Amino acid sequence: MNSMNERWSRTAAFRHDRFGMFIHWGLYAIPARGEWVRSHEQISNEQYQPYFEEFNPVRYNPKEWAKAAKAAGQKYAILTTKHHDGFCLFDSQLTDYKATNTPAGRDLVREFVEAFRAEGIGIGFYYSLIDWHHEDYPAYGDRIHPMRSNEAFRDKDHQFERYLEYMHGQVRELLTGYGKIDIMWFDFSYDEMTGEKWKASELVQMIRSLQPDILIDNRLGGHIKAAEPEIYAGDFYSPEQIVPPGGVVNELGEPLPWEACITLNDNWGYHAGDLHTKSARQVVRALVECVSKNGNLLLNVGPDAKGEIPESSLQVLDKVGRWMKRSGDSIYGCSAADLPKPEWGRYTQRGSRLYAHVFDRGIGPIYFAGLKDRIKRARLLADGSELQVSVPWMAEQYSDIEGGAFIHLPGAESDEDIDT
Ligand code: FHN
Repeated sequence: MNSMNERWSRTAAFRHDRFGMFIHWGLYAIPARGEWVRSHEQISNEQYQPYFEEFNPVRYNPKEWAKAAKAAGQKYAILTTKHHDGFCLFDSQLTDYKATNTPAGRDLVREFVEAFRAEGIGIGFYYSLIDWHHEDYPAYGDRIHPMRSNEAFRDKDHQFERYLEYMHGQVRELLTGYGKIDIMWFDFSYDEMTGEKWKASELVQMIRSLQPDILIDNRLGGHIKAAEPEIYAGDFYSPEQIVPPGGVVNELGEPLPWEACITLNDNWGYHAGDLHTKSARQVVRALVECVSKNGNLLLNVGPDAKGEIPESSLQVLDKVGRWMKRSGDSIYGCSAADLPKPEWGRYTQRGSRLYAHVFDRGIGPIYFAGLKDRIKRARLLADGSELQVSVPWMAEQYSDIEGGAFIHLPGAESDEDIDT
């Protein structure tokens, strides 16, 4: 199951859903200086231990998270089951460094799965290949582990095989203990730590035997090539904090499944000093841009130490949801249009139905270059109102970010199919 066609069919639902929620949460929400705080501030295991002993997210209610994601129009959600600090949000039998051993005393992953599954939202697990807590995870230079540069670790005897056994064992726990999982999101390979250094072929064979329909990201290493991709190359690319200018294609120029992961704030994990939250307009435009280039958007939220998604994030998700409720037809199941990008915005397309997302209204009418003989009718997606497209390549001033629109091309579904 590795050819381009197989990958394309395996990712059909993923490519239909287009919009997901990323959730970075863990002990680092207590220092509240981002998920890399241990490394950036060279905090030792002993100095980090008080956060473990204190962790008690008394307001953690994933049903509320799931409702917010559903209202926002997000069709799948990916939670950090273990980030680089090695802390496990799930009740792993392979470590004591887990949420069930903190004052939280709960399997936070299990509650996440149950709540989001109940809302019909797809389930994904983020799992860090890197582990700053495990004694057998070696130091590899200062770029990844500045904290490991101190003598306490440098001279320790690492049994990396033992770490790999632990890592593979935890992935097995996650894929056998929580029902059907839709996405396994590994993070991340670097320098020589890539591919078979993780015993990635063996790991992927196990994953696919346990969850045959699961999707795997590309961060185990390798490349999603047309010709003989590595077994661990993954099912989709995962550009981070960018929307790739030309989408993502393989060496033959064939489009590949991809998902841009982008933070709603400036940090992945909760950061008390992070007062910047992207606007709903920015999020919608990023989502439209991703879809117009055959990609997905995975939008990240960082819950706080009490277990709540910040109010500023919830407000943006709510506004995005109101746009998605009116204009989601121009996102779900859509991809790039077979037209060049117009100057006023972007197109998305599903079958013969074209969606014109007008972001920047110039002076005078909007021109639909190249569509002169193809427009059958135009409706404003937000309210179904007819757009006067008297001259097929021209439309009255209409929508802005709130609206979008679609132009029903000849040869498409019957009029009755037209959503109002
Ligand atoms: O180091 C991580 C980072 O903390 C975050 O999890 C992002 C999300 O994609 N991945 C790594 C940086 O690429």
